[in-house]
Amino acid sequence: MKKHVLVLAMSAILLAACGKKEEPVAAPAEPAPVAAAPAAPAGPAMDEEKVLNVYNWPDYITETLVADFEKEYGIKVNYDTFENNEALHAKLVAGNSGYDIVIPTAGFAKKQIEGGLYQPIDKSKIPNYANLDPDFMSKIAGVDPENKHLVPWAWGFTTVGINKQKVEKALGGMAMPENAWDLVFDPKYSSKLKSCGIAYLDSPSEILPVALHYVGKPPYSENPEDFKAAGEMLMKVRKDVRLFSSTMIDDIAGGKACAFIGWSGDINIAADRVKETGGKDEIVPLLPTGGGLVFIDTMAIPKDAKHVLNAHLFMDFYLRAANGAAMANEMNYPTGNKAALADIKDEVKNNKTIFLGPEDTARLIPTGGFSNEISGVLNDTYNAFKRGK
Ligand code: N2P
Repeated sequence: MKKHVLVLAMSAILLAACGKKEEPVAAPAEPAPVAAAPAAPAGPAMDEEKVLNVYNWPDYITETLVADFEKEYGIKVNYDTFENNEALHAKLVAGNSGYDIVIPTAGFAKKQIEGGLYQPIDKSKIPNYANLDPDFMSKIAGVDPENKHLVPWAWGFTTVGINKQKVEKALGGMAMPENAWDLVFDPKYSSKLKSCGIAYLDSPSEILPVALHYVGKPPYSENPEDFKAAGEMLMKVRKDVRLFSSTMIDDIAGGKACAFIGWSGDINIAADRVKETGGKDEIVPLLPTGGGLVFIDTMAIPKDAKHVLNAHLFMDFYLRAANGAAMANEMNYPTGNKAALADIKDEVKNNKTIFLGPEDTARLIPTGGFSNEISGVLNDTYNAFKRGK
């Protein structure tokens, strides 16, 4: 508000000055008092209340990003996390979530955009939007026409990971399957791996697409019969699944699970952690011949957000090349920020389980989403599976 007033005042001064130039009369004897007014401080637009409420996935932000933003702009960030898209969705549908930025997966956000749960972003307030890769943005445009609502956060894929030594031991001489999904979906393997621990992400809209794909159905099927088939398959391995969690880095690194459905970056973080602490076991994200599930997570501003200018400022800050590079270097998740590429470490850039090669990319299950109608069936199938009945 204040800034607007200043800008208007400055324009008035400029106009007045221009007007004077064209007048043939002599300059007034006394200088106009406005001439002494101090210049408006240049700075980005912010809300009067210096607060920003962010709702993100767990383990999905670099260590100093929030503190750096707070320090630079004097805006206090309240940062909460959610376990899956369903939890975020429930908050948004209930309304008055209090959040100014949330991080939905693009495919899931489609119905939220259609349902008017997000407000359009103002790209003129995000100069660093220019850092984004146009090809990447065209992918998101498939669910968010003209990229009106979603600004990329990071991307990766949901896949199977293993603790190599523990899995080999538990399989007791049995060869590894060609399709890594067999480890967690086929009782022949899961019954053996049960002893060292199988973990699943607690994320219905990620477990069901991979399960549907595994039983030969479209991963984003809208047919309840397909869900029945996937549910039956899942039920057969239910007794072998030790834990459901969206924060499994410590469980993997600490040896509580030896085979898991996890997120590419998290599995790599766990692998790094074991190496750093001198552990003997190797944690490996597998690139299943049966495909991984790609996800593109994005920032969006809920329709009833209270700190919209601060939200734009945070988006712009996040899109700085250095912050994009840190997301890949520290968290093992690439970002869609083209300008960041030059600062990404070679060991990260060359890690084919972070930046996939063309063959593995071609095998990925592309991003997609479910309608509101089928989401009920999806949730029922998932909950029945989790309960084991
Ligand atoms: C990383 C969270 C990844 C979110 N811990 C996948 N949509």
